[in-house]
Amino acid sequence: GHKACLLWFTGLSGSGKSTIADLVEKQLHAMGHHTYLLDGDNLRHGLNRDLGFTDEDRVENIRRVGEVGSLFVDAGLIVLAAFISPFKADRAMVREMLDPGEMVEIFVDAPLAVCEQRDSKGLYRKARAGQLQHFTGVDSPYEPPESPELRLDAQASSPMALADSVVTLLRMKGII
Ligand code: GGZ
Repeated sequence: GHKACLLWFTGLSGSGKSTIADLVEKQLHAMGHHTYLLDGDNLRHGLNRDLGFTDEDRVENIRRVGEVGSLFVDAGLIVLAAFISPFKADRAMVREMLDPGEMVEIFVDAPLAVCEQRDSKGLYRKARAGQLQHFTGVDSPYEPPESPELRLDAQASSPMALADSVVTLLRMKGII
């Protein structure tokens, strides 16, 4: 058994959120926990395909993700959500949708310069060239969490080691 909860990964594009969330989900699954991963791939291509990257659209994106996540938490799952979620107020709004202790905010902390250096999808380059508007870190803000349940130093360790520290936190909190 486990305590149903929402593991909320926030961080810049290219910080490693999705990679780490994937690895955490695999570990939880291997331990027999029922999980569900929400990310841009399954949300922005379906439920949220009407939304872009203006401030207003990001607010609505995160609101819907929060509502869907909270439904899955009600269904008893460990939900992992990996979204930039750049605004502090929106992450707070998601927390309000849940019972106390159900939201575990995980800040995947990688400096902009590192994400931009990697630029695995070439999006930073496009944004710098003016071919992509409202890109987080370039011409759209990112508000780092001040007191997340966990801060991962994405520069210091491998995604696997960072995933391990998430699983350790879940054990410490009695969630698994
Ligand atoms: C930020 C963008 C943008 C803009 C497309 N700004 O690294 P990726 O490619 O695979 O992940 C990013 C993803 C961000 O979507 P989210 O739903 O997580 O954003 S938010 O929480 O702010 O609503 C990036 C891609 O979409 N992408 N255009 N302008 N990221």
